[in-house]
Amino acid sequence: MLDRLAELQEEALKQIETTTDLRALNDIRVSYLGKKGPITEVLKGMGKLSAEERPKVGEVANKVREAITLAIEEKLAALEKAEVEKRLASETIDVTLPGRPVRKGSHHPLTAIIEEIEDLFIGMGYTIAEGPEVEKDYYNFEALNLPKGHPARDMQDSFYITEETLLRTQTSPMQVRTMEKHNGKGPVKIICPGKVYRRDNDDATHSHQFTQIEGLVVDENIRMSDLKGTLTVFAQKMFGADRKIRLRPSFFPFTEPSVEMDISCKICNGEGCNVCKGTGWIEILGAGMVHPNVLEMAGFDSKKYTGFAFGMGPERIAMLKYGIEDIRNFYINDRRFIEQFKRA
Ligand code: FA5
Ligand code: MG
Repeated sequence: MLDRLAELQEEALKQIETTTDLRALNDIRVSYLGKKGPITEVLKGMGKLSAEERPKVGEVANKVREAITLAIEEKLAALEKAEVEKRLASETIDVTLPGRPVRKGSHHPLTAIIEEIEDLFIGMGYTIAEGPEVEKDYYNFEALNLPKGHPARDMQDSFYITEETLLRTQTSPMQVRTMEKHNGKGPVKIICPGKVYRRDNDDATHSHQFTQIEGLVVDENIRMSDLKGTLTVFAQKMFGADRKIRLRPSFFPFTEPSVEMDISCKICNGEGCNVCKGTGWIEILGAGMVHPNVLEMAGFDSKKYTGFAFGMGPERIAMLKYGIEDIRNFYINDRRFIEQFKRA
């Protein structure tokens, strides 16, 4: 029996010695040390041995097991090391290759222009308010002096969600929401940028979804001249002192009197092109003195307080400032367009 064990050890060690891959090594481990292996087989026969012989055989059997296990472990380590060395030898890194460029993102031109306008008004003491795009009919129309059935509602074809909710057609509902928060006490001085939605047909200057920036100032003794002064400062800072501006009488149900501000077209320099539809002017905002009904509905005493409001389209402003000919460029996400507006 002892001879048999010695024989098995020698045989196993020889096989381990000559193995060159990990899988074959594992097969050897299973065949010699496994439950059905020859060593287990030998140990099963121990019952026939005398009481003195038994512990001796047991001891030798354990030593054989240990020797084989150790040899396998050593071989395993050697094979793994050889593998790593082989890979290191075959794979090379060329540290002189240039790195792969990382594309840097940039602000969308619309975001940039909105932030520029925000900064301008913050500099004049305004704070920024934001409100919901899904709006109540009450805020979008009724509280702005546009009761149900009012013909001026047609000026802004709306996307209704239910009878009482719609995608806001303008940022003007934020006039009312802001005044409500002030509980009838001035001063109020905010601008509100945000997305608005209308069932307009898309063309060079119209989009069904666009952005607006609302402005609202309410206090004692606010006059039309304050509005005119504010808009003039804004236009000059935004477009340079040489661009022409005109205020045209207009109509909005929530302001009285109302005006629209146009700026001379930069693309054609006032001569007429497809951007200004041949007129030489581009409308960039609507404005006026807050209608007393609107002040009262929002909880302000219209005998004590007056105010002005304006609403502008940043797309149109960016188009003028940068000479962009089609509003749809803002929304089709062509990187060649967007990447021209990277800020330092
Ligand atoms: C209004 O929306 C009023 N709420 C503005 C206002 C506010 C008046 C406060 C008085 C007091 P209007 O519909 O004209 O007005 O739109 C305002 C601006 O949004 C326009 O001057 C234009 O710059 C822009 N605009 C309007 N419709 C579109 C459109 N479909 N696509 C892109 N810009 C648009
Ligand atoms: Mg208009």
